[in-house]
Amino acid sequence: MAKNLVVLTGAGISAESGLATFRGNGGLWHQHRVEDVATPEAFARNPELVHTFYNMRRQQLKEAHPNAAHHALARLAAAWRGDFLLVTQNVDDLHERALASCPPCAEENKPEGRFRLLHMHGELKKARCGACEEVFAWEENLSTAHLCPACRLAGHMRPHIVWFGEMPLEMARIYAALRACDVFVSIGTSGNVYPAAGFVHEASGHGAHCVELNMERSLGASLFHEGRYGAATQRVPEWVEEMLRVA
Ligand code: BJW
Repeated sequence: MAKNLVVLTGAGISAESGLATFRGNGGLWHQHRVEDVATPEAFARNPELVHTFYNMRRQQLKEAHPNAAHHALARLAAAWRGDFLLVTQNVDDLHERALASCPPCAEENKPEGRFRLLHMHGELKKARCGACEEVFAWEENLSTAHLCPACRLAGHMRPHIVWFGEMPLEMARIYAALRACDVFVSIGTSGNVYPAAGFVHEASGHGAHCVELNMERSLGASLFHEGRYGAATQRVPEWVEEMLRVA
C-alpha cells in the first residue's frame, strides 16, 4: 500500500538559494529585533518599519532561485503514490517555482489533489487587508498609503505573514495529515518555533517514522528516529533518491 508522507521545511532549505535564515550567524534576527518587525504590536506601532522589512525581503526573493533541495522534493512529489503534504514555514515561493518546473505537481496541487503545498506562516508575495481580511497576490512594495483593492479602506494593508502571537494557517489540515502519515521529514528548521516544532511529537505519537535533515541537530533532534546532517542541497537529494526507490 502507498505510504503517506508529510514534509516540513524551514529557512535552511532556502539558505543555499541566498535567502537568510533567522537564527544562525548573519540571520535576520541578528539584524532586526523580532519585537520590531514580526509581531502584530510592532505593525500597530510602526507599520512603515515592518513594511520596509518585508519590502526588502520581497525584493531579495526576485534574485533567488530554487536549489537542488527544492527540485528534489518536487521530483518526489511527482513520483509519490501515497498522500504527500509539503508544509513550509517559509514565506518565499521557491517550492512553487520548483514544482512549476515539474508539470505533474502543478496539476496535483489542487484542493482535491493527492499532493498539497501549504504555507503555514504566510507568503511574501501576498498581502492582506486587516479590515476586510481579503488576501491578494502582491509583487510590489507595500505601504500605509495603499488602499485595499476590495473594501477601499486605506492604512489596513499588511503583509500576508503569520507573526508571533498569531494563529498559523491551515492547522486543521496539517494536524490531520500528521496523524495519518507513515513518514514525517523535517528539513532546515531549528525547532525553535511552535507549533511547527511540535509536529514531530504529533507524527511520532501516531506511529510515523520521523527523519530530520538539517545542517545541525535541531532543538528537538532527540525526538526523531533518524537524523542526517549537512547542507540541504546534499542531504535532501540523497534522501529523495532513497525514497524514490521505494515509491
Ligand atoms: C541549513 C542550512 C543549509 C542553515 N542546509 N540546513 C512558549 C512555548 C511554546 C510556544 C510559545 C511559547 N511562547 C510563545 C509561543 C508561541 C510562539 C513561539 O513558538 N515562540 C517561540 C519563539 C518560543 N509561536 C507563535 O506565536 C506562533 N503562533 C502560535 O503559536 O499560535 C497559537 C497556536 C498554538 C498551537 C496550534 C495553533 C496555534 C506563530 C509563529 C510565527 C513565526 N513567524 C516567523 C516570522 C514570520 C515569517 C517571516 O517573516 O518569514 O516565522 S518567526 C521565524 O521562525 C519564521 C520562521 O518560519 C520560523 C522558523 O524558523 P526556521 O525556519 O526554523 O529558521 P531558523 O533560522 O530558526 O533555523 C534554520 C535552520 O536551518 C538551522 O537549524 C540551521 O542549522 C539550518 N540550516 N543552513 C540545511 N544550507
